[in-house]
Amino acid sequence: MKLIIAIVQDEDASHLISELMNEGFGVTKLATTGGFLKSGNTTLLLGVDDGRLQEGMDIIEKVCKSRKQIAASPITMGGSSGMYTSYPIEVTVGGATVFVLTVDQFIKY
Ligand code: 2BA
Repeated sequence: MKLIIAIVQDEDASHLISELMNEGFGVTKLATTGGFLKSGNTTLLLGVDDGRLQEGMDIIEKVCKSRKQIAASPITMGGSSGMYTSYPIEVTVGGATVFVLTVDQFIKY
């Protein structure tokens, strides 16, 4: 068994959960925050049998879209003055950041 940890954009989360559940996958949704943008994203946990891993990954790839976002990048102004300002930079947030882990045990009490 594998554990898929998928970090996706909030905009894709509902559609993705529906698609996964329609295909019989178990899903847990966590409300999370990206370290760089400091804005909300969604992390999904899926425990899947090895034989269905690729099917789950294919659904995630199909549903999740990459998007461009504007972020504020801090830069130092004035050398030793210690003043800070920020300027906007464009970042492409991926459709999904996915980790796949091997599960030692899967127990339900
Ligand atoms: P955030 O940390 O908010 O990052 C959002 C997007 O900002 C990233 O998209 C990337 O395009 C950009 N970015 C991140 N760090 C950067 C940096 N130091 N300099 C310039 N641009 C940077 P993704 O790479 O698609 O990541 C989307 C979200 O997935 C991340 O949100 C974070 O929550 C998670 N993530 C990505 N890589 C991860 C990792 N190695 N471990 C844990 N979580 C990760």
